[in-house]
Amino acid sequence: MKKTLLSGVAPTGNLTIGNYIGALKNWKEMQRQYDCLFMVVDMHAITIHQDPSSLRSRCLSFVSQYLALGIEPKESTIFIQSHVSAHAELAWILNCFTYMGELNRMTQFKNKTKKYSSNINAGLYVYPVLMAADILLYQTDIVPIGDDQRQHLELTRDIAVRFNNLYGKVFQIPEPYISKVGARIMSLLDPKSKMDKSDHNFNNYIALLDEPSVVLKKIRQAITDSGTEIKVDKSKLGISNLLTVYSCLSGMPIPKLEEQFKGKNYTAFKKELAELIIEILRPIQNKYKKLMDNKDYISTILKQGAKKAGERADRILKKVQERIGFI
Ligand code: ATP
Ligand code: LTN
Repeated sequence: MKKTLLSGVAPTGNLTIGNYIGALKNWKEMQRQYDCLFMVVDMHAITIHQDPSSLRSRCLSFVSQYLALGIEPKESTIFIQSHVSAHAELAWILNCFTYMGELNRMTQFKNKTKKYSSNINAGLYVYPVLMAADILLYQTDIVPIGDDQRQHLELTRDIAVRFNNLYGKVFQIPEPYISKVGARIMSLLDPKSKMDKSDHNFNNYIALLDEPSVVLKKIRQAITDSGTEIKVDKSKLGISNLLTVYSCLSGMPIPKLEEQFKGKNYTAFKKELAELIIEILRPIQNKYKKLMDNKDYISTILKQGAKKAGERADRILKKVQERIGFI
């Protein structure tokens, strides 16, 4: 029996090389080894105000990008979170087993309330509980995520353990899978902050769908530090970040790259990095364009995914409902 792997991305902004390196690349690499479920988490997306028609097209676009990246519908279950109603139902129950003190400590909530100060809604506050429901509904063993989601996964584990202690073992306790290198790719113009797919300044990130000329321009503009050495160094955040991107995309360890670029200048390094990114993105973009021309195929995959996921999720939800005394 294969172990179960589950992960998801919210359909906001544009998928970036940060999402790719931190999460999506691992999905592809792990999908043969695990029984995988991959979601587009539209219910999480609406914790920030979304324009309905953009949300619709982004959901389709993200699914097509998953497929273009090599997620195989024959091997993995691909679905939209809101198509499986058990997510909302379990989230409500888990809300009643989560303390406000725990939610108050969530750094993503604190950051988002600063960024979206005019819309601090209750959904944003209980966002991590919905994420816990996503994970616990499928007896998930492993959750590939970037570093920023580590705290949410710890909360998921705490909620699961608490519930199991009260009602007997219902939930599998999930483990995070966070890469050692590349779990936190930084913004191109502000390498102190995380590269964020909803960043209003497009120049802070490379989107998976960026044209080659745009990639070249954004990498050329990326902040590099004073000095000339191409080397990872705590005081040189910009070049360290670009080297990390290079290493994750090429599979070459950072010390090897430092050796390879010894004596070369930032301009030469950036040119090679941009070319590497363009070459990686080219086949993904070609496949994406073909998929977007075949919306019927995408909706068939989503229907099948929702059915498969829904049946699995309902089994666990029923067990939870029975244990807590719902008749
Ligand atoms: P948003 O601000 O729209 O929520 P985001 O860029 O933080 O966007 P998420 O949907 O929160 O993206 O993240 C999707 C997955 O990508 C998560 O597993 C997350 O940890 C990972 N991830 C996001 N940004 C990065 C990054 N800069 N480096 C590495 N991994 C990342
Ligand atoms: N909160 C996550 C997205 C997400 C997720 C999940 C990731 C929602 N549900 C379940 C892994 C497993 C984020 O990346 N912002």
